Amino acid sequence: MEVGIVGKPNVGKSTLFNALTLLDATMAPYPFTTVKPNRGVATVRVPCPHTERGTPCTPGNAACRNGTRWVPVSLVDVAGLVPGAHEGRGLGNQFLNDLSVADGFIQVVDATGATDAEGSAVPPGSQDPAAEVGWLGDELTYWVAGLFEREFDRQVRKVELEGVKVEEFLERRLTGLKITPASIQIALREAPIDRVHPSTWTTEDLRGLARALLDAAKPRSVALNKCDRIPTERAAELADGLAPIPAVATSAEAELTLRRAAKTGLVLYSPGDAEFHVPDPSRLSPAQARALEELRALLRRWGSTGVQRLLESMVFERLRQVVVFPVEDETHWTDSKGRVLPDAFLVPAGTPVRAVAYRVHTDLGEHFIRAIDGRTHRALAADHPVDPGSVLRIVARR
Ligand SMILES: Nc1nc2c(ncn2[C@@H]2O[C@H](COP(=O)(O)OP(=O)(O)OP(=O)(O)O)[C@@H](O)[C@H]2O)c(=O)[nH]1
Ligand SMILES: [Mg+2]
Repeated sequence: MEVGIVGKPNVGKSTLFNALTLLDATMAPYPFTTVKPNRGVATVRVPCPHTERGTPCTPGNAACRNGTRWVPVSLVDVAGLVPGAHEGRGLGNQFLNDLSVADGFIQVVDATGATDAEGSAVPPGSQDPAAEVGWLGDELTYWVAGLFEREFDRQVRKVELEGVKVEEFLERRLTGLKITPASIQIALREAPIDRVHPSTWTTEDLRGLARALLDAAKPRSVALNKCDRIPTERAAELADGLAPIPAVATSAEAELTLRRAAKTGLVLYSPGDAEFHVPDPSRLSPAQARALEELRALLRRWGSTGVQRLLESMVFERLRQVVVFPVEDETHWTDSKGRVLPDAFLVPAGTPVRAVAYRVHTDLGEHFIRAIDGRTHRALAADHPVDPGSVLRIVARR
């Protein structure tokens, strides 16, 4: 599972990335600060099943704090995209290949309207964030359409002369982009194209198909960033204007400050929370105390910095992921070393339990016999769709 952070230059993509990963990607108030992609790991929250038993867990890949498990999600932050990138403007769009394996995109926009399409500072309110959501969608579309165009004629002849199915041709073209056959079917239904004669497809047809593929396979949500500088009503108005694309007001900068302060122990703050505590106010410099007061006011106004909520809505609502806890002993919920609920990971809702077994280990998938639900102790057949939050033992041939 990987989420890509996209948007025009200088809107706060790397700040959002740093806030979510606590890494140190370069951030600066000018365009094209990021050139090479930044990759890191963020986390999303789910209740930890250990609370149902009262036995503490022994977390391996996903930390547990106060009954909440923090499950890892990969993130990639890429260079800023400008209108006309597909024709080579700005840094072009070659770098979008860094997003090939992303399952969905968070588009960061400057909700204050103080950054133009190239990422230069302009007077606040002079830019319309809705416009950049529009053209960024176009640039993503041209990128995907461009992937078909390579050797298009030769490939198309195969479809028309050798009877290769158009689905197969598309699947082959799109390997590496993580687009499932099911999404290809949906896109082919949505895009008005002649499936039998791809040689007649125009550039517009290809773009229509690319857009349908992106709509079906790569959900996009918007971060209305820098919300620390706009009234709440403005954010609501912007979000309404972007529907059906979901938008959340965020302050990446506030989240980053709070997480860094929490790391040094200056504040007690858990991502997504509506408040924080200062354990020892005497440690604060006057400047820090003022900055924290501002952050407190921001949280009061917005309910949270929006950052954690945005990522979780992308993962759970848009990408429909659920969390599974694989164990080797379905009674004690332990692995072979006696660790309780050691791992937690994300899979798409409805994933058959055998596919979950493959995710845990290829051998478990290949030699799968059955799965056992750790709560009901019922045996589950290979095609049984995994339940959200499942504690699951996989039984396999040795
Ligand atoms: N007020 C405010 N400023 C922010 C926020 N997030 C980022 N910024 C500022 O916006 C500027 C750009 O931030 P970056 O994270 O470097 O932006 P970027 O989108 O990665 O930029 P490129 O890599 O150049 O495309 C920096 O000066 C940040 O401090 C925010 O939530 N509020
Ligand atoms: Mg950047």
